[in-house]
Amino acid sequence: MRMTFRWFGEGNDPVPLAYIKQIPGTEGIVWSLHDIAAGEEWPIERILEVRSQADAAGLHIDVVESVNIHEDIKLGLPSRDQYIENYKNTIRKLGSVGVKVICYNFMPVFDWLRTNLYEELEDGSTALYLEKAKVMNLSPHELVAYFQSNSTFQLPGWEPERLGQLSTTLEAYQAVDEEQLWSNLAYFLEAIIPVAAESGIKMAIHPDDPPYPLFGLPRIITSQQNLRRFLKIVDHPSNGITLCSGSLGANADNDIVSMIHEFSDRIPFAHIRNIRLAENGDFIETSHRTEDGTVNIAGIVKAYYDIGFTGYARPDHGRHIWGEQCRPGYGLYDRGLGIMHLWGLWDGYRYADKGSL
Ligand code: DNO
Repeated sequence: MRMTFRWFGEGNDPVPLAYIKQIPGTEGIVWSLHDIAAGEEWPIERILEVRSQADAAGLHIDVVESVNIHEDIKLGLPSRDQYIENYKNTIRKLGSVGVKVICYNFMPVFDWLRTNLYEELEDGSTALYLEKAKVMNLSPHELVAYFQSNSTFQLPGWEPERLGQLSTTLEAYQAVDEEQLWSNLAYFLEAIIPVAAESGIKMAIHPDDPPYPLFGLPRIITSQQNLRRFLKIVDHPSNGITLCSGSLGANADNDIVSMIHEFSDRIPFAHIRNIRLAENGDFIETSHRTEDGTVNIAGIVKAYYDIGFTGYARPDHGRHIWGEQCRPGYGLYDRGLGIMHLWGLWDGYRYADKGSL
């Protein structure tokens, strides 16, 4: 397991690279060029700039999260070919500077979704929270109105000034059902996976978060069965998964340990975090400890240990603790604790194996 830490870039992330370097066993940043719009080709100078910042801090840039996919690719519009060309060029450039994994998602319109970014836990810390009924009962139009009137209901990737376009985009998806989305995904993969393979890069799709359809939009990267189908579309090591325990864990039927064993050679990147899922589907993100949530983190780390996992991992999200002012879900403190918990489990299994306990 090679430990990494997500960093949003100079001026965009309050966590200094030097602090990331001080988290034991942490070797690289997980990064992106967050200001480049989906569909645009990434400029090499900007890529090199991040590489030199990371180099100076003694961290690598092997994992990019994400190179986002233009909506026209997901919708299967004729304009997708140009966006796919741009995507291929970005893959080539990232390969040329030594990037090994690109994480991305194929969720229509929305990335991860929560109804409160600062829900309070029993200990007074706060964390990301989804109240399921609130989102399941909204029509697309109510959703737009809700966003316009409620600043705690967050839409990643949709700045308030772009909300006006949301209705049009939602409208365009009326023509895209699950099978159509699978076919648009296949078209994209068949075009880009050969380029990733030539560039020494493994593409790693992120599961849908939460892993079920919302607002009448299809979501397909949701379950073991669907991940199996995904991997067969292009059966090549460069077509892989970002196995995210928190996203998949929002459906109690998902057996993540079983997925790790089944897809062992196709997981270049692991997101490991816990959530506490209620029977009605609401969930709150918790500390990484198994006891604090409903995701079997100890079993998951054991499964990675047992398959001899050599891919990259990150603690994914954390709570907001000790008064830290940080990006929602992305503080230093709780993610640092998360890393230590993951290493604690890993080392426990390792030392027990060596018989040196
Ligand atoms: C949330 C992240 C996701 C992820 C994208 C990948 O914190 O795990 O936003 O980066 O879905 O494209």
